[in-house]
Amino acid sequence: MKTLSLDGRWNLRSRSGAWSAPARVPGDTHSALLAAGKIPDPFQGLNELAVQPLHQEDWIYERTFTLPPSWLEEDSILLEADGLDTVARIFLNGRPLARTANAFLRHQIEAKRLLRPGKNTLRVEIASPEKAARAEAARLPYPVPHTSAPIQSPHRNLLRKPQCHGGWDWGPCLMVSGIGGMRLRASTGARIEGLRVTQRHGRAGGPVVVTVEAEVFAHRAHTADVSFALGTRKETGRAVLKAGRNLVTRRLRVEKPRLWWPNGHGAQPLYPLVVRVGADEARERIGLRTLRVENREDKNGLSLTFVVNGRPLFAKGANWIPADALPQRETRAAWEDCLSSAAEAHMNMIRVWGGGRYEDDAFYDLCDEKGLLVWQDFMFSCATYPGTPAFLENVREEARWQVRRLRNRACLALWCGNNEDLGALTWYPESRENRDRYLVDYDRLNEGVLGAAVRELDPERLFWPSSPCGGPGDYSDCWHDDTRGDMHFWSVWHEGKPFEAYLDIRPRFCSEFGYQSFPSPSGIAAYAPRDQWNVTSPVMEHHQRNAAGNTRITENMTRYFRLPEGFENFLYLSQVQQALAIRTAVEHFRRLRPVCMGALYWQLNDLWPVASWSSLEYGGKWKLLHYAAKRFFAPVLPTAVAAANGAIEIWADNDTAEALPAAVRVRAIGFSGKALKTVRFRARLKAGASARLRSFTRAALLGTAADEAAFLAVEIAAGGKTTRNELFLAPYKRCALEKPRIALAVRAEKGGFAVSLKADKPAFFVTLDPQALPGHFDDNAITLLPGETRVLRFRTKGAKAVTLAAFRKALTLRHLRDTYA
Ligand code: BMA
Repeated sequence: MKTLSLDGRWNLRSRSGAWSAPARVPGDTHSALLAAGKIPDPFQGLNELAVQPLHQEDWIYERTFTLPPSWLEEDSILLEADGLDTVARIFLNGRPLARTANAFLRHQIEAKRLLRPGKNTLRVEIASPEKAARAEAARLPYPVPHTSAPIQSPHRNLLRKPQCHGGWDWGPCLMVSGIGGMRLRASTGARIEGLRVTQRHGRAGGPVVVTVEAEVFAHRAHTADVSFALGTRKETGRAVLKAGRNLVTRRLRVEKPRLWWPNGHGAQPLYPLVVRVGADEARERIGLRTLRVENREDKNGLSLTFVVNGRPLFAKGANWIPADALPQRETRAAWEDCLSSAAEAHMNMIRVWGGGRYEDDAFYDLCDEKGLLVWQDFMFSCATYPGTPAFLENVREEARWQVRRLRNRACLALWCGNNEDLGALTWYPESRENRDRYLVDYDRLNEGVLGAAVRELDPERLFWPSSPCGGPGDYSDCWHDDTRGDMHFWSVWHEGKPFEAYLDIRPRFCSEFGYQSFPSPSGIAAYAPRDQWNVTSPVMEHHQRNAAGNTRITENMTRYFRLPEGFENFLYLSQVQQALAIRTAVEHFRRLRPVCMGALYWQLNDLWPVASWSSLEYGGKWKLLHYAAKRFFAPVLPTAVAAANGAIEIWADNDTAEALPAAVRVRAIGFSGKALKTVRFRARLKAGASARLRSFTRAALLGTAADEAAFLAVEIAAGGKTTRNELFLAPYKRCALEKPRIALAVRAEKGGFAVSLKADKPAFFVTLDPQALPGHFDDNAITLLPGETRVLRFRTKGAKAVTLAAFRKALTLRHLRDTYA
């Protein structure tokens, strides 16, 4: 197989003649115009509004390339296109070659008949996405409604492109067009079209038998040399191929397998798999592991538990949206940065959410390497979709391609039909009035196309119909049902309930729950000039896409905190508050184990700078929630909770596979720093289990002190590590926090800086922020108690060296008591 890349430099113009620029593939229209200085950066200020007229343009991408004459001696030359976004016609040397209408499909088009030796011209005409969507809508027999965003493109649900391009409640409306990658692939004899790998595991530690099926397309009947190698195991021989499709199968036995584990549970060995058929070769990397999803009726409802190598797993993680609203800015480095941050925060699962894109191979490579299981949605979200034969056929090809592409991945844990489309059936007047009609369309797509593709092509993985969903065959709107399958819990946030409402539910698996915050000052500086530094200024409101967003944030500040003074304290407190909300939920969900077996918060990342539910700012900077996540997802988590009967309970969740002897210390501490009471005891933490270790009356810990006069610190020493957690018994606003003096010393060390902190009074959410300097601390937003020195280590990232002086100059320190007079 020979490959000729058609990536690189192309020319771009609009059919109207209004726009032209050099363009890149992989890349998009808006990025090309931005790089040529023809449009302003749509991420800054209100610029997004200025680029909306681009969405009405038809685009023409053009380039020439040279084909070595010998290529034409090959049996076949395919033109292969990825991420061709969306409704396009391809012309080769001026002659029509193909029409496409799906950005999620690898288009493979036999092109030999139109190719010439030497110079060739390739032209891709892409219809205006907005016009194409309107034209689709006009063809439909009845409306197919979708959720709206403040700035949006209508009928985006009728195009097979990332749904969030049309605007979302955290994203801009940038209806880009573009090409994700293009190449010519020539083959003679036969080509490998795909691999399917299945594993048979016997007793623990015993051999694993790996069956590899190569899907081979032969241009004519012949016999080919074949070889299959997995790690050091290799099978060679010959295969008789008939013209057309063939399956060539070999079995490879790994005597002493090294198993692949999710992050935090073991290593991630990946065995290289190399398959050769004639002159063609296919490569993948295989992690040896078993994975099943337990989905059983039990006394609490219907479970949803991932079991890896026989070990039930508490899924800890977050939801993933595309890394950038401008596809051309998507890089492996950006994915690696965010996914490393996820793994560092002890996550073991990422949900690739249905309103974005099926990510590139490199993304899943990283998940394989880091032990991040992937809950993979099909790309449908918050909308109804057509049930027309043409739409279903288009999706059928997409689903079959994506399942075949990803099914051998160790990281891939489950296929899910969509995001919230079951719920969406009751969101629109049309679908409410005629649910039958929309439900039939829903299911033709869901079970009829997506489920069918998984069952045929990847039968060992579970097809989960929708997120959230009460299980296969359950078409109810189960939004507020915490007993069955997965749940999205949005009552804290969208319904304005207090954080304590998290404690009222007992989800089996919470795949979404979120709380917003603002970016840090340096994140805001990237899009809002100083005269806009007020959360209700036009630019700040433009970068807040949830209509109720600022109200919710402020409302909860009044509920829990004294109102902060000044813009920067407001930003900081919004992040403290977000961390507190999600921590409340996750600690509770972990205490519920094994009833609850998963917590994926909404959302890990941002695709432009904005107020949102993310724990990583656009660009990857850690918000305080991400530091909190590193603590609340830690393998051993102590928590204290005030029970309904007034008792104070001490809990621990041990997420490791070992039972651990533990030493526990519980202290009630006054705000001057004086310990009112100290209790010590020993406990044994069962492996993979959560347990209530002790229950105390308030008086036993606080004596006669009021709830407002003290807080609790719980420490657990187990497995060679001491972990601390705190509980306030009254809202922060009612507590008379004293003003601490904090001493800070900074020194340079290998790879970054160490900052040591000491306080004379308890200090809460003590946060260091080195502004725009890239990198993050090992811990942050900490509680600092008098008598202790805490050293927070900052690791710089990127190639640019940062001097100690620059670090010192950039560093700011903030804590809760400092946000008000
Ligand atoms: C969820 C998601 C997204 C949305 C988020 C915040 O339900 O699936 O569609 O962005 O809520 O509103």
